[in-house]
Amino acid sequence: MKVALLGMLQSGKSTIFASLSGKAIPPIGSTNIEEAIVAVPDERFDWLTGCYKPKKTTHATIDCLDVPGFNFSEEHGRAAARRLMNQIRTVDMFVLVVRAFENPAVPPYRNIINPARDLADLKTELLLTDLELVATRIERLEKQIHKPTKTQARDKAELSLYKKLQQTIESEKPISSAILTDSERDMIKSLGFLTFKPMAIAVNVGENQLEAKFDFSEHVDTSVPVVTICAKLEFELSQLDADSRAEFMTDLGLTESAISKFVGGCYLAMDLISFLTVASNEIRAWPIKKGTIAHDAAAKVHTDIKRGFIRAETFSFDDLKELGSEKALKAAGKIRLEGKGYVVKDGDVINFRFNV
Ligand SMILES: Nc1nc2c(ncn2[C@@H]2O[C@H](COP(=O)(O)OP(=O)(O)O)[C@@H](O)[C@H]2O)c(=O)[nH]1
Ligand SMILES: [Mg+2]
Repeated sequence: MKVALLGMLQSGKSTIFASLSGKAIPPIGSTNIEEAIVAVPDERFDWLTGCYKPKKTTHATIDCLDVPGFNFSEEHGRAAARRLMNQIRTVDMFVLVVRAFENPAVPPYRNIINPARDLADLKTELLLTDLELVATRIERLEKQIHKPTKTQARDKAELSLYKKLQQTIESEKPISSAILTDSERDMIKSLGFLTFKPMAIAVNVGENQLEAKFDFSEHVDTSVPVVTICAKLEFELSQLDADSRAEFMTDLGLTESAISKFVGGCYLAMDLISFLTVASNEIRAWPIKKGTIAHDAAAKVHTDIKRGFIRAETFSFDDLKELGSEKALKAAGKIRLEGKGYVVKDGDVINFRFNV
């Protein structure tokens, strides 16, 4: 999964990126998109490692992009932002970073710290970028449909879809709200519309705002996950060894790391859960969309396993933790043999039986 961090200049994207990735903070004013692979923390791993003593553990990962900050207050900045937005059409989702922290050394965007306004501005710009693309498609298709080509029927259907999308954007709604069927989805998916992508919001708060709550329901759907992160603090924490970090977090009253909040927001936005495979050689987490059936989950591990699928031997991590061992699970009848159509749950530990 590829995630891009988007936000106004100096909202703290690079500081968040560095605390997630363990890399140095990309310099202020950099015009490059930086990339890092972030391991998805999984608290189940510690316990499973103790239980199975595997040779290796493989975390799920998120490919994270730090995109230079936007400045829509002047022409040059708008052009730069538009170029960047067109470069990130292939990512799976966005995390919009908005600034709430006070810092006299860092001038606020448009002179006032206002996370809701920044979010509204970002949303508008994403919509405008999509509108340009929609308008270009409409212009092309309007010429095209008069030609008696093989694709004429399809072109007409596309044109009417793009006209609907144009209206959607003009009423300030994201494209995702207007795509209702699989065939509509298929028609537009290769274009990478920005407002068709899932998103989460990360509010970058100051050290004195760790408990603050934010309501963005005026600007985005209430299903959009919102996490609060103090980027500066998290970066300092990321520089410590695990023991000192735990100690400092307790002192500060922080119960969850920035990575875990960030990943939680991304998984929620993307509708992802994970199942686990355990063996003496490897423990591994596999992200899948909620609702995935066992037959498709098998293909994540290997296409051969899907092809030769017999049964998914399944138990839940919570049951294992409660009862202590697979042997105890077996005695309690907690190991199930599930068929292809079984809907996999978060925390299922699966051993696929297959035959090729
Ligand atoms: N006080 C405070 N300063 C921050 C925080 N996050 C970022 N900054 C400062 O804000 C400036 C911009 O941060 P940066 O991560 O480069 O922002 P970007 O432009 O969005 O990548 C830097 O000087 C940071 O040290 C924060 O949570 N608290
Ligand atoms: Mg930056």
